[in-house]
Amino acid sequence: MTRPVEAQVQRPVYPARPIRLYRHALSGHCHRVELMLHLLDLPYETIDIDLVAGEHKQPAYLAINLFGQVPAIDDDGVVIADSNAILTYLATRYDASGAWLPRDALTAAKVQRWLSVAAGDVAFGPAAARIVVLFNRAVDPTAMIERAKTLLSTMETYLSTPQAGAFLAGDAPTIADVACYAYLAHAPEGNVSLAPYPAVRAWLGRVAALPRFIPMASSACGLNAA
Ligand SMILES: N[C@@H](CCC(=O)N[C@@H](CS)C(=O)NCC(=O)O)C(=O)O
Repeated sequence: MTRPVEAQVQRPVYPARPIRLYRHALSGHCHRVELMLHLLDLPYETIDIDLVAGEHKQPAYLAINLFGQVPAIDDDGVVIADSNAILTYLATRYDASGAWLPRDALTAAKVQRWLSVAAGDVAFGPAAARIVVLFNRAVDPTAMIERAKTLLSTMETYLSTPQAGAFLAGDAPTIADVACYAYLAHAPEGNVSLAPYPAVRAWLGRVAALPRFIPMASSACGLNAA
């Protein structure tokens, strides 16, 4: 039996209650999720996990994320960990327009490619270099800084090509931009300058200009030290 036309229309869904976000305020991985919640105008509440005190390795948090990392979310009993997995979930479940995670094969592949960059070069380059400075870790950050510079240089070339759109996966913003934004915008805190990369800075500016954008808190360290 054919369903009535109204019943076939996909209606936007909305969380029954605020989504719980387990996070650390200085984590760019967590910022990805909080930014997405804001961009989609979804109700949420934050639960700060004390990474310095090791709260993320205690049984109570390991029951939420066996990997012992933030972020994780609890959406009315649906628990999801990993920032990029959460972005995929939020866009698929709550963005009825499909704009943040387009379904056409090519754009979906482009988005996935940048999610891989966010989980790879971004995490082990600028994010790792920043952690060394931020938490005063006794680790040589040289390789991390070099990886960040190589990534930024590649992105500069990509974003400067005439075929590149205003955003990473094309002309419109997607979860790819959300995933890559925070650690690149805050790279100077890990002693990685953005000065040589004008196209990257212009892209960061376009992301920061999106309606409902929220920044991650700045830290006065690295090149940003007072
Ligand atoms: N693949 C994870 C990585 C998350 C991650 O590295 N989180 C850091 C904070 S920025 C963390 O919880 N570190 C603690 C640890 O790994 O022990 C994601 O994308 O969510």
